[in-house]
Amino acid sequence: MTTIESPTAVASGNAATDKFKGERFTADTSPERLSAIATEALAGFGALIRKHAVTYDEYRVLKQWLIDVGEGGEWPLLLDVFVEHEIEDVNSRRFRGTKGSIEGPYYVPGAPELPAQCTLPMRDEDRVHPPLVLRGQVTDLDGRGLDGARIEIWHADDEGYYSQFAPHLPQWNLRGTVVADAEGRYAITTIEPAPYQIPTDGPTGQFIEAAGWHPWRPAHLHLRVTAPGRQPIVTQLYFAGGDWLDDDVATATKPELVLDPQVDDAGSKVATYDFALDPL
Ligand code: MBD
Ligand code: FE
Repeated sequence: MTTIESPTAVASGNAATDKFKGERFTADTSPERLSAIATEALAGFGALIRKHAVTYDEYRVLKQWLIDVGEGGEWPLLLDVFVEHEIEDVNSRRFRGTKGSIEGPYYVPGAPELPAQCTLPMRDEDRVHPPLVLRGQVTDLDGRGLDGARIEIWHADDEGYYSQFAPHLPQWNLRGTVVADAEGRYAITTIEPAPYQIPTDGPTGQFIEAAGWHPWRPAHLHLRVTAPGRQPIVTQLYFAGGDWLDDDVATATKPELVLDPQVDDAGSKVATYDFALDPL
């Protein structure tokens, strides 16, 4: 595994911010609910300020840092690393199917469609790594294959970079929308990603370093699985024995989401994963 420090925290942060700003979101939050949540949030801040007797110097550094987070385009990164896992957890409790995980900042809708058996678009540099074949079936909660299933997949390369958030990569590198067959079966050939390091040269990375934490996520594949009449699922798959699996900076691993690929006769790593989708 080669890991090079990202020189592009600002570029990837601003790419993620621009992508998010390109959409417009609304929520049907009542004034009463908004007031209740905001009142408790402010009371929580007040309590910890008093508990730790936060100083004026610390307050000014916080203000400065929050401004830097915005100017560095790192709000999507910061929020998805430290907050999204709680949102995901509280909103997925009612589902019985495959566990979800956080989307993170690097999903891009509309990746080119690929057939049920496919290889993700990749560069010659990516092809030097041993192939990873992820195969399986998209089913209902009783294990019956679903017609019309699609598996959107996106992941980092062996250096930890995501296409469209690192300028040197082709647009759809290691991304695709895989159209499963009529029984929901699929087999995707790709490469195993490297662990992901939060850019160390941006405000999120500077904060992590200042606190003495580590900036790593375990190697992971991102997936969004859909089928007609079914609850879409956004999740991630990890690799047994991989670094940071038990200490993800984004707190987004779950034991049900760990692959254990086996090497086949041709030297490919092969892992099977079935996705069970809840009804709508
Ligand atoms: C990632 O690749 C990621 O998945 C998350 C959640 C945050 C930062 C980078
Ligand atoms: Fe990721």
